[in-house]
Amino acid sequence: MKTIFSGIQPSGTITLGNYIGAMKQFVELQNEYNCYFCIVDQHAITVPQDRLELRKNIRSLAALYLAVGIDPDKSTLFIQSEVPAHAQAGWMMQCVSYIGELERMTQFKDKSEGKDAVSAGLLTYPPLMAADILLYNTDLVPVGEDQKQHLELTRDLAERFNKKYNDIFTIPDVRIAKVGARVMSLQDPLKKMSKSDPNKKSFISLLDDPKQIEKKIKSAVTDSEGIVKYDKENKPGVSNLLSIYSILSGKPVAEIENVYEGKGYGDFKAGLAEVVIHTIKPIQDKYYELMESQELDDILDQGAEKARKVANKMVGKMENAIGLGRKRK
Ligand code: ATP
Ligand code: LTN
Repeated sequence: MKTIFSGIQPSGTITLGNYIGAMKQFVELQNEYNCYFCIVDQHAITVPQDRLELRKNIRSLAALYLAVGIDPDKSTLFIQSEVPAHAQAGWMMQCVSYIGELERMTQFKDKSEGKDAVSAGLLTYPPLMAADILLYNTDLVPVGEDQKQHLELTRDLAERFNKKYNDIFTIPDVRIAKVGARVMSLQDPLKKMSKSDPNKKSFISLLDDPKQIEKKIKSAVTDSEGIVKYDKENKPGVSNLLSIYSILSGKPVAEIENVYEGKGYGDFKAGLAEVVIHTIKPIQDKYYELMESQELDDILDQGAEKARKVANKMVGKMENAIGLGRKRK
């Protein structure tokens, strides 16, 4: 069985973008792969986080992974900071990274733009991500479109390490969903939907209630044409809503266009809100049940233990390859 690794930051509540671009894939893939799904809390602190919020988001993200259908009997679910090998390997990967290539990462440029204080961690975010992936002999990494550049760098770093020291890393492939890999902001359809966007109207979170969902979709930016038609270039707002509708309902875009032919955006948006609420409702029911249970902490404990075993072995191999410490048996 081939191995999959992917991570999500506990930097807010999962949005429809995270769900469609990443989580939905994870659920399907866990039947065919040996999967590791990680709550990358160490990545989240590359930008300022409130301590209590972070703690809350970590547990909440774990419950959401399970609520969408991650099965702890099939997949290993764990918290990054509970497996110290990630930080250890992250440091070693930093030492094979060049500052220039890190500065070229678009996520770094986007997140540091206009900020007075940018943490060094924001710059060295990608080598930690590379460590996450490489520790588990990962074959495939399912992510949204925005992470493609980080995956290319991960492959470069792995190859560089293999060449410089010893051939120990599997070179991972990226897997980007064919549709929905880039769900756009409801307020600015040229920007990706992001859970840490300060404008809460720009995203739908998996924990929004039906009223909020209706309101957010109603105020989604469209255009003045009034025609429900997919045209990404000229109608990015409507096209984004159509994509979300199509993925969540399983109906082709053309069929949805037909249903709303001659009707305005009001009807279309009401229909979309219904589809979103219908998708989210069972996830929320499961989520609230899990948040109350001890089961969640047991699953995370077991996940961390299993991950630690695998990851520690790779850290040992990396240290041996580099020459750190003393030779271990
Ligand atoms: P942040 O706002 O804190 O940067 P984020 O919403 O961008 O967070 P991440 O935790 O960085 O989310 O990403 C988790 C997964 O969701 C990744 O695989 C990422 O590619 C995917 N993803 C994030 N945003 C979108 C989006 N708008 N459309 C599709 N996939 C997305
Ligand atoms: N950088 C990713 C989160 C992430 C990740 C990973 C994804 C951290 N480590 C390893 C896949 C594999 C993001 O911002 N979405």
